[in-house]
Amino acid sequence: MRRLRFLTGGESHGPRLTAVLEGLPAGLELDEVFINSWLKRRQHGFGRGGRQRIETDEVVVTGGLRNGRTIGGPLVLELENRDWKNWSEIMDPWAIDEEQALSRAVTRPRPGHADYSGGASTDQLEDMRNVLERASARETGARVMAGAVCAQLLARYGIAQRSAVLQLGPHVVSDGPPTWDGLAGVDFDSPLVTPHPDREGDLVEAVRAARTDGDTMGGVVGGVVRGLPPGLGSYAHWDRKLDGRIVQALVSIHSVKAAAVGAGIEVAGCLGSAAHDAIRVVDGRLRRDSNRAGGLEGGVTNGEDLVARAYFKPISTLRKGLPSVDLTTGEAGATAWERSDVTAIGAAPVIVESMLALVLADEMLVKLGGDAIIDTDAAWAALCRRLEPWWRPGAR
Ligand code: EPS
Repeated sequence: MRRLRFLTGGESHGPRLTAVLEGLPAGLELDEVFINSWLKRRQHGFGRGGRQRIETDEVVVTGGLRNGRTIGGPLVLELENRDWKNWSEIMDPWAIDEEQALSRAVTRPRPGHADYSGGASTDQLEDMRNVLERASARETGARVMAGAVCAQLLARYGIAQRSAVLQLGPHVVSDGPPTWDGLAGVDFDSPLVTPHPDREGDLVEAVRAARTDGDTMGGVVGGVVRGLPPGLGSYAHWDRKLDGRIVQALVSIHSVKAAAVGAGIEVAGCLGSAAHDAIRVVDGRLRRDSNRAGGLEGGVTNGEDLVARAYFKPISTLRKGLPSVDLTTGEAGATAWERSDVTAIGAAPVIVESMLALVLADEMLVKLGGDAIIDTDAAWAALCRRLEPWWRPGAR
């Protein structure tokens, strides 16, 4: 992040999760109902585990906001872990019940999770709970609170998002890069949040079958952002190229092992004549026949929809276990299981939107600046004037 600073803190079974977002202009109006609607989306999805029945995620703002507007200080967003009451003796920050903690110690690392790699890194291999507590995907709750704030900044300038599950395991619902219109049919309350809720019956059956087998599933999630002005990002510096920042942000989501911009995967196999997006003038504005570039050329937005996909591996906590080794004895043994999601893919669209919003709000503020929102608004109006006649906000 260059203009915004964003940090999360807290463990999965600790008292609460915290997100700190610093660098927003003062005077920005925020809507609590909207943030909570995103948190609700994150708890959703067919195939989630028992944890979501315990939790009711709702934002508590403890800094940086007064009367619904930012006031210049860091925005501090908190989320209660209701499950904390079941873990307080094991997870207490000052003094734990050693006997109970030993009975819940994690000594057989799960293949695919951070247990071994994180334990090796921090010298916590004797009980990898210290690692998994922080590595858990519950941390995405903090990201979603901050992402929902950033989405409200983007909305102020007419920038909107859509997202959906495009694939569950081997079941492809929507092939290739997503489009704005192609995501119009998404229903956030449908079991698997695909663009075709009427076709989700087979997916629900696939999740049921995986659950019966004690197995897990991943998938592909697509996001489209409409309304971005051309010129966000940089063609000049590797660490400021916006395609690089987007992919980093998406791969930082738990379970994501790959990410793509536009038709990045498909065009690798095409000739150049079939890989790019012809430029034309339509109604006095620059338009494209296609959007294979996914709204980014040379690491900079080009005014078309920004299109990205994130590829989620199956969750690494399996009820049937995976081969591992007990690091206290050196003996082979299957990984332990208490509870887990069969798939969390239904929660992934709002997490993808959150990461896109965080990066794009940062880029907008790099471009526009402003310690007060009226200054940011004035810079936006000036930028829109400068980009005429080839681009106009909101006109498609
Ligand atoms: C999650 C909470 C966790 C897991 C899941 C996501 O709860 P618990 O560990 O208490 O069951 O359900 O975490 C993971 C997938 C993971 O790999 O750690 C949540 O709130 O999203």
